Amino acid sequence: MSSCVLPFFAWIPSSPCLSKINRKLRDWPVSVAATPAASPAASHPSSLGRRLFPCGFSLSPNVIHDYFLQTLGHEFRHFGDVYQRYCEAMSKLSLEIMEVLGVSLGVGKRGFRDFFERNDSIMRLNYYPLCQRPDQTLGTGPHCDPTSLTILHQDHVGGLQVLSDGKWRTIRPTPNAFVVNIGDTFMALSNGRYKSCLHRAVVNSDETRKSLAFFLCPEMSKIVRPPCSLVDGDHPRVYPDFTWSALLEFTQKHYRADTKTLDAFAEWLLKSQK
Ligand SMILES: O=C(O)CCC(=O)C(=O)O
Repeated sequence: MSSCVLPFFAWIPSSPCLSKINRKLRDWPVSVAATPAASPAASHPSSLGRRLFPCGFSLSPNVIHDYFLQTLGHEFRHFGDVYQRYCEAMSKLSLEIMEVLGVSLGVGKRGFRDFFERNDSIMRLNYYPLCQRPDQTLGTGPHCDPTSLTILHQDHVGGLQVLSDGKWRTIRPTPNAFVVNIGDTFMALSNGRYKSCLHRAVVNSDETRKSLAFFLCPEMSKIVRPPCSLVDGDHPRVYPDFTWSALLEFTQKHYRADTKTLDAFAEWLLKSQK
């Protein structure tokens, strides 16, 4: 199978000097990613205009809005506003989901929430054009998200599939509902209790499709390590300590995320530490 929509991944560093996006929005047939969470004060101790949002992450008030304005121009001001508000809402929601996950694993509401309170998350918009040969083409190839938690909004067209019991199963869009996926980083944080899931997106020849994916990620340099209560004789450590920045580098430069990403990453980490 070939890939119809290459996941163009515009990583927008969370620094005041935003990197240039490769193309104007009207030219993108693919996807754009932004990080709503600004870098921690530690890495930009003197940056002005930053404040801690009520939802917890450190964000300069209009970082995303300003990015769209600077990169794409005035005609995208409204788009930037909407994108900014969407990212803030997703960040807030993802922290609330972390509370539920913490309670489910007996580490309390604050256990994981505090860990992600400041975060370096990513937002991506996917656009899947019509495809003449959907039987031979994938919109997004099979992968597990290396991030922590994904909140996906798909439009009415549908195309998301999840591998379950060896079969690709369609996740039909439900109006007013999100799809929430566990990612590899949360699998590590939960010491393997929660599993990340393999998924892909298929295309079709009748209707274009759009989806919005918010990826909750830890702060770049924070050590990902499960709480002590999740590690014991029956549950030894499954993955070594790592930082999100190292896993991000691994999946961007060395490895296409699949079901074995964390195992391959652990080996790569060991080798690079020798
Ligand atoms: O568009 C979809 O349904 C899935 C998108 C996805 O897996 C991704 O952006 O990583």
